[in-house]
Amino acid sequence: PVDVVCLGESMVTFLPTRPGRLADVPSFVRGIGGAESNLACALAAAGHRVRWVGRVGADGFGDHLVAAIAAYGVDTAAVVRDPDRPTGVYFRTAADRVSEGHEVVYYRAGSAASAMSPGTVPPEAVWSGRLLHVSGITAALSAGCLELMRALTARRDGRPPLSFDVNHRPGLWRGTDGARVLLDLARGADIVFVGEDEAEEAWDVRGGPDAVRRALPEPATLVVKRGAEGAVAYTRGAAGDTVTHAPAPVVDVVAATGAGDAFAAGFLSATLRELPVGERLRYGHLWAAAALTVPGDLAEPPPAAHAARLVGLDDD
Ligand code: KDG
Repeated sequence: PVDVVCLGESMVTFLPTRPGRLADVPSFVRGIGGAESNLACALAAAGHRVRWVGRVGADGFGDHLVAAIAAYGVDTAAVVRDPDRPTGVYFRTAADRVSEGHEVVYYRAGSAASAMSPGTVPPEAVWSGRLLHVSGITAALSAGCLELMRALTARRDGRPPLSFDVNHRPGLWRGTDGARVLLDLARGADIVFVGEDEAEEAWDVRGGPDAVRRALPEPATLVVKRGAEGAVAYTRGAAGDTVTHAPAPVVDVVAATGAGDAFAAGFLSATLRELPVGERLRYGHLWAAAALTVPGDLAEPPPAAHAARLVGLDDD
């Protein structure tokens, strides 16, 4: 039995060895990225049973990704190797995603993962966990991937709950109204993660987390992330929404990439353990802090006992 299935494209990531424009960086260090496998790795490192469903090329980068993700303890048996299409790769600058000088260059058009579709991804692999986690990135990869995302977020009577991280990546949505697509997909999920800045950028929602909830009332759980300001969760009950706020810890940010994935992983980990909503948010912040303070896209979350102490669950 699997706790969480994560579906999405993973890529070999090239991290710059120094700050500055990509044009000026002379060398890069290999890492791994991909929002959904970042989340899978974080959950597996914390002891959850996790399966990653994806597609990579039958090439060296594909070998490395599968081995590196499996080394975190993630079940990669459902990963398909595509003999004809390459594994995606991407390069980025060291600077924060929201900063002016941030550059991300993807080499993933026509990648193995972009060949995912309802016909190439078996439903039994996808729905084999207590929870399925996907993100809006997949919807931008190809028409087949979008179709797959539409199928996964459509009515799902009897299926496990669906967790969806909006992950608006404007650079991937050339010409298509990605923002609109992401809102439609988010409406079909049970747990949704979105940044307040992301909601403003994509959907022009201004007025704080409550305005985001008004724009997205359908998910039973909506988490609005506010960066250093903390996060707010809206959880629907019989008497309407409960609104829970949690401040973020103060950290020295090294690189923000991957922090959202770690936040979602921490929140889902605490959800699987049926902790109260406030603790779910605190685990989210704590795991995000681990990712914020490393240069790569993913970090190991703190050991369980240490984490429990940090969020105040363990009083001795
Ligand atoms: O959230 C981090 C991801 O953005 C990164 O690992 C790469 O999946 C990725 C993407 O498509 O940007």
